[in-house]
Amino acid sequence: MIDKIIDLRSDTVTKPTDRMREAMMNAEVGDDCYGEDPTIHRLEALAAEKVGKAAAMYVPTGTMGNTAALLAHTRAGDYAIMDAECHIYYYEHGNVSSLAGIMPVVMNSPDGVPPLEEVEAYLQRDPAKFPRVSLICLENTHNRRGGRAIPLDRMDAVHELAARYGVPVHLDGARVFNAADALGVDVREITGRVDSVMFCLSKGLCAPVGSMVAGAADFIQEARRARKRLGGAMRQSGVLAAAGIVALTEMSDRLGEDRANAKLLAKALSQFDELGVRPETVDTNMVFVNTEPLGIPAADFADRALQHNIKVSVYGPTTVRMVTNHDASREDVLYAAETLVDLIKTF
Ligand code: TLP
Repeated sequence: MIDKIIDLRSDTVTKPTDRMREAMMNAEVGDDCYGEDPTIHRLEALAAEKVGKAAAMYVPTGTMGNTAALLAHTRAGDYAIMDAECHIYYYEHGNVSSLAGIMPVVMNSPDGVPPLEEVEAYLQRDPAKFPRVSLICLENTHNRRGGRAIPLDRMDAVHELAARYGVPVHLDGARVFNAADALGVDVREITGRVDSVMFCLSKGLCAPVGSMVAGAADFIQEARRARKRLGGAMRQSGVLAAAGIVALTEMSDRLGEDRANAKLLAKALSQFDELGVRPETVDTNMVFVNTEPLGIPAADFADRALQHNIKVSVYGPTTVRMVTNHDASREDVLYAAETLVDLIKTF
């Protein structure tokens, strides 16, 4: 058995790289609440430029970034349209309602893009009589829909419809660089199709902390006020931002390795037809396994995998998620694939 743990629970489990630790140690800092942290300024300018937006803001987490964006785009009592499986609705503890005062209108579609006819029906409602639809949220890559990359034409369709009604689109782009890698485009092709984007430095890009919100200058100004309301303004946070700069400049180009490793894992597991692993639907770094046909809950599968030093995440009663990442090499993933195949044969 391998003498270390191979952690495939998420791409958030990675440790900062040596280059990040060095940059953090040497970071020039100041009080960011006075606007005096030069490293924060550099990161925010770089992030805005990377995703082709006028401005960007650093936040500690993706959840806070999404909530700040919701607060900046909407007023309490408004509707925001989103997919039923999106992170904002599914995992963010009701921030959309409790902090932003928004009523989420959740819609269902297999690829996670709210169906256009249903969206338009809401947009056509008379705002004098009904709650105003003030935002549409998308997620790319879409976590709970298999880590799939939403194609540009699907994003176009939503953006075009929303623009016709003057409604902004916010992208939860926690893994937008994985989406860009999967679609083979510059990330701006994706972010150019939305009004605002949140993306994480701490997912596939290995930074220890931090996410960015990017959009128009007046939107970011509002988002900064929202960040204060959420208690998320920081002081000498340049020590953290320094790692974010390394994440953005050095780490996004390697995401193809994680995609290739996920494919490899999916191919190995696809020999068990009933588990529902289809390599052709693995667009990025996530592989989902249905443990129901094995007659065991996902938690038992995870326990058995851990006995072989492989950590997987329990994503539902009978759903296991594995996410390839920087700290799991091709060799590690090969070991995991072979070991899990042997394990599955024992059920
Ligand atoms: N996702 C985490 C868990 O919360 C599920 C993970 O391991 O995948 N948007 C998306 C699409 C996300 O997947 C996540 C985190 C977030 C937002 C929130 O980011 P953080 O954890 O930084 O608040």
